[in-house]
Amino acid sequence: MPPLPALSRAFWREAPAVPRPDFNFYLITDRNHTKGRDLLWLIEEALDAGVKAIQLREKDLAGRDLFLLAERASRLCHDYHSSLFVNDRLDIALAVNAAGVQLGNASVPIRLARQLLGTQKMIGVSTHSLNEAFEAQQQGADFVLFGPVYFTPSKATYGAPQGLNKLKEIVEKILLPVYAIGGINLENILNLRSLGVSRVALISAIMSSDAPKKSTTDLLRMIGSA
Ligand code: TZP
Repeated sequence: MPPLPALSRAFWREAPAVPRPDFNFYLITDRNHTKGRDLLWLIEEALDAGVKAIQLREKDLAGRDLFLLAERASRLCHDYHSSLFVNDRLDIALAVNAAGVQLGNASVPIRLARQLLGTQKMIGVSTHSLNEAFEAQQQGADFVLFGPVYFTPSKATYGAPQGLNKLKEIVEKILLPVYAIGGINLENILNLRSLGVSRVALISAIMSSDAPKKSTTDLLRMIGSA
């Protein structure tokens, strides 16, 4: 495939109609953090509170079970006019007509994903450094996640949190929408707002909340999405 042209800010304003990440709050699922509650119930609580984008990230599910779950999640998202993304599995994203996929370090290359998905599906890429975010931008991602910003038990193995300064640098230097991720909760989400960061992704602040709908409402309001 020939190299993609360099992206300019004008490109993002004027490019023809392709789907864009028009959400600033990205809920990521994890059945292992729901305190035993049904994942689809939790997803619906969050959708009902106003979440517009959900990533199904159930890495331990085999293809068939993931597909069956994704089908039901897709129907729910459709009912609430929200977008579903599937972590890593392009095949399942296509099968349930999801809005796109979320790729990580171990996923297929972004360019291959683009060839397979076309331009009407979005590709989000998880990144942990400016270089990775820049690379994702060059390869044709639609948006990136950057983190872990704060300490989060689920990512302790990835080393120290990246912190707010690195996040700020990436938000300033990357043209794509950047979503902060890692340890974001009701206590610290306003720090991100103060830094000028208005896009967040999170798991446990909703998945493990004792009052998921209320937590979602509060988080959305605090990040300026409600
Ligand atoms: N990528 C970077 S940190 C993280 C992922 C998937 C985990 C985020 O989970 P939480 O519970 O919002 O800290």
